[in-house]
Amino acid sequence: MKIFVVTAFPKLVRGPLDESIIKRAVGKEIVSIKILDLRDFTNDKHKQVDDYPYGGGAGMILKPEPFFRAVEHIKAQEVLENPSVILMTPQGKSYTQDRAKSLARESDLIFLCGHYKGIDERVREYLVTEEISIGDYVLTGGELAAAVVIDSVVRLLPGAIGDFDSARSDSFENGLLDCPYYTRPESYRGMKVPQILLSGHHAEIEKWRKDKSLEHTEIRRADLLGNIVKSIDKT
Ligand code: 6GU
Repeated sequence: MKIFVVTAFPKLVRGPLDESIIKRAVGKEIVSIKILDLRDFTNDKHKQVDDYPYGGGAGMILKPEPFFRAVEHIKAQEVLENPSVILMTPQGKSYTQDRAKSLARESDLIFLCGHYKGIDERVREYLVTEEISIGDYVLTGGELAAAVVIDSVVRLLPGAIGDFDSARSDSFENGLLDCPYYTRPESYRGMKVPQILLSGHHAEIEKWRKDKSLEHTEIRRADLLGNIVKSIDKT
């Protein structure tokens, strides 16, 4: 997979993706992540990426030309299969694990990061194929949100996580939250690991984990159980 991120703040995107599993996936050439600086696609000597809004009002608007030129540059340099051009914005569709799974099946992704008050509407209208939000709150820009989406997609790519079973039991994978886990020591300040996990009875441990997963979901995210009932009704 080839991922491109177009942003006025490259360091904000690079930092989170330059650690741990994502860094390793890039090292193993499972994915390439190129971060393009919007300022490199300006054509004035001040490298101006934003300007005042027509009609007046507070805040600056990101100019259209650098986004169009950056996406044209990417498409001219690389052989891409009709890549999605994703605008990161709080006005986008709410991001979910299901969307992460479908993005992980695409071959190339281009992310555009909004900033300040917003982005010239022509970018949204003529360049963007979809808009994603990571939740109902406002960030100063789309950079951290793009890093969140990229992290969640790359970890699903074959080979990115050593232990495939580990990803399969993730929260949300089967519509439920994951069960609790323990590691050594067996007793810590009087707090004990549940006996069943030490028993070696694999079938019973599996049942305990399923029960706990349901119980956790009921207590913390009863709304997810509604989705499961809906998906069972459909089948
Ligand atoms: Cl994608 N961008 C911004 N600026 N704020 C957000 C967001 C994105 N998702 C949630 N809040």
